Amino acid sequence: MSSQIVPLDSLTVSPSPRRGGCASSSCGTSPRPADVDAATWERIKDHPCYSEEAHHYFARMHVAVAPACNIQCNYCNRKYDCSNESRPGVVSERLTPQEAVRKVVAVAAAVPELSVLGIAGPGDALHDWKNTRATFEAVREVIPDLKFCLSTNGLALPDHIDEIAEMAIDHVTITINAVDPEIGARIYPWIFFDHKRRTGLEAATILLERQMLGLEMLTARGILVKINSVMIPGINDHHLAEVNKAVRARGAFLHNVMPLISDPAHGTHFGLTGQRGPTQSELKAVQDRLDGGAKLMRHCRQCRADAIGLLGEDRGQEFTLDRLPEVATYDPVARDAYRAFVAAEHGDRGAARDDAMRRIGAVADDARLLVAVATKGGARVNEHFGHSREFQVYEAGPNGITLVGHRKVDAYCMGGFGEDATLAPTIAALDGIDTVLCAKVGDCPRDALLAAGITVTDAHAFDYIEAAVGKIYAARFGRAIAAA
Ligand code: CLF
Ligand code: SF4
Repeated sequence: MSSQIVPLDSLTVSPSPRRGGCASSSCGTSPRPADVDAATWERIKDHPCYSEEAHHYFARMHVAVAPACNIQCNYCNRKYDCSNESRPGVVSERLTPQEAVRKVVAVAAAVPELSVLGIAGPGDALHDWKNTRATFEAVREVIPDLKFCLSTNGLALPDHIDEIAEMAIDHVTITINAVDPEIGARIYPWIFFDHKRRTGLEAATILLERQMLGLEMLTARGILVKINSVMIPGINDHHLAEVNKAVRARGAFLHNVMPLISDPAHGTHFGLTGQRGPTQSELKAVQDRLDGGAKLMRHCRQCRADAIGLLGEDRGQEFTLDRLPEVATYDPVARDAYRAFVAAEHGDRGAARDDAMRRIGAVADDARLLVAVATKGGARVNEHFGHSREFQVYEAGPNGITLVGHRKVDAYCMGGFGEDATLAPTIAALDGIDTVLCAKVGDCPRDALLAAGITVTDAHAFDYIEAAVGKIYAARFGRAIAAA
């Protein structure tokens, strides 16, 4: 195999001792990626979206306090009454800032993993700035150590930079789907700007200029900015490399390319006109082409605007207003204890990861392998096949082990029984996967997947994910060395 290590992005685990820039194997105990400095790591190490490492351990919650929006995207139709859909812009209940604070305190008391409060709509957090600001200010009074994060289309961004900085909102996401107004005009039919509704090329030109200006102003203040781009086949898929280049040049910290979710039932323009979203392999191909530009986020789950929990789960229905205690008290003890547990885990996991890298490094092959993992957090193989609603997908190869995405499925096991009808769609969703790792699997799904060419094993139950993937890779390509 090639001995040259090419960093894929900050989220890649490499077979070389890149982490922390030290050649000692003990450096594996540091989860900090080599291309992230220590000060930045302190700011992202418990943000599940800004750090792939953190997403195994830490949770975010969104409060839906910002229903209004100042633009129209062709992929958006905001609904407030559907709890079965998981996509941005959809929420079950809107909240006032006072209700939001009650909810945040209740969630912080019950979910020690909570580290970030985000406002991501269901409209635009900055267009509804009064509510956004009131919510953040009130939460800060009660829970001072919660990170604040907001997501915006960018139109109103340049007007709020000073306040964002003053309020210590350290993470801002801007959705930028194009840097060419001709392409933008195919995505945004209108904007409302400077007291007027504007359409067509004029609308796209204004919006794109304001997005770039806002990005430059934020990065000049040292605020960490993530760019979300919705990949729309035939409209902006070929253009995303240009977007990546433009946002990188302006200091964006991360670039998250997400697939268009399009269905006539959603009532969006794209859904109703038959615009399709990309396939998994089309999305991965674009993401792979962007590696080497602005760092990529590959673990986004396209959350609802009222999502709660680790990124792969949504506990929103446990915390609807009618279920909240009238008076919730915030007690930081459990959250502090959880952070101490995560810090201790990093040591064990680093050693296991180093061992996995040695196993991969000993394989004289350039082969790549896609492994799907059933996990409920903690960076371990710890979910039953039948309970899994998503599989995290890791690519193992000469450059290391990288999380490259996830596949959503319907849980096979309903009420204690296997549901054979879900197996065919699950097998289809696992297209291209070589091996599935899970904590337990029955004979029936194991045989069905094997017949489709996919191996399922629970032999690595409760191992760290990278350790298990390393063993699978080494065993498959047959040149494993004994662990040093
Ligand atoms: Fe929420 Fe967004 Fe902040 Fe994260 S989500 S406002 S940055 S705390 Fe995260 Fe959800 Fe993807 Fe967003 S997984 S949709 S990237
Ligand atoms: Fe919908 Fe967000 Fe677009 Fe506004 S900016 S139309 S809320 S997707």
